[in-house]
Amino acid sequence: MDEWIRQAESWVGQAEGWIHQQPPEQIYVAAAVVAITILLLITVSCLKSSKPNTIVLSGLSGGGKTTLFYQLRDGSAHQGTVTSMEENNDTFVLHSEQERKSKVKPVHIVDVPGHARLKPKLDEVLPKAAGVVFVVDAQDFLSSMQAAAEYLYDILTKATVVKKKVPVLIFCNKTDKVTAHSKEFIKKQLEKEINKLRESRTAISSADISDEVQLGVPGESFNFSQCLNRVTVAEGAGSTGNVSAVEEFIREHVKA
Ligand SMILES: Nc1nc2c(ncn2[C@@H]2O[C@H](COP(=O)(O)OP(=O)(O)O)[C@@H](O)[C@H]2O)c(=O)[nH]1
Ligand SMILES: [Mg+2]
Repeated sequence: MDEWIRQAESWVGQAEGWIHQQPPEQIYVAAAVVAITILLLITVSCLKSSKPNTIVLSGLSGGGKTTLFYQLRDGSAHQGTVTSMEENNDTFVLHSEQERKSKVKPVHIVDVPGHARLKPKLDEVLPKAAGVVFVVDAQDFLSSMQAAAEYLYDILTKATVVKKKVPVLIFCNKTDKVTAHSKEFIKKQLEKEINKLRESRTAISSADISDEVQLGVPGESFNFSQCLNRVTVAEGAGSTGNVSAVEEFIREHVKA
């Protein structure tokens, strides 16, 4: 034991001698390099943790946003809840991931009520969004198609959504019903409706154009693949717990 200590002391002595032999500039440079490296590491870890973890549930009233919110959080639909005007806003570990042993990052989910007069709320949450789930009622689709397309058009032309390339998942809900339309049909119809909207809105005198960003490719009929941000379509049913497409979307954009 004593021998080891003596050996260690002699190494320390050697090292000290070596440091004294070096020109002081080199010592300063070495110290500066260490300091800069530490600063860089701190900055990188700060940037990482400030990545958005907010997922916005949007769509017309009655589409199933609130049901989906409860299903993601509690794994149950809370049958009997009435269509709410209030927003649900909570940060939690997805119910489907609560059993996992490894640590998972909680997700902040905001359910923005579909009522027209509450839409300014959307402008408030969109800049912080890591992704947007646009819930569509696949069963009662035809009667609400135009309104749904208008709402989606508003989201897809928001400057914050386009610039930050916020991904959008069009979730065709209520597919537990046999009369529900398929996601392919819904996608095609929404593209057609948005194409019409685009034409009619560009026809309005340029002075009162309110769209922040032009959508699609001029001269070509609109489809979602023309969007700079990724727009995908999936189907499921909030009330029966068939929400895996939404969970996958969340995990893809909010890293665990
Ligand atoms: N059949 C069926 N009904 C659903 C589904 N999801 C929601 N609903 C019903 O649709 C209605 C509106 O749902 P809600 O979550 O309040 O919609 P919100 O207005 O978008 O928040 C409620 O009566 C729900 O029970 C679903 O996946 N399948
Ligand atoms: Mg609701």
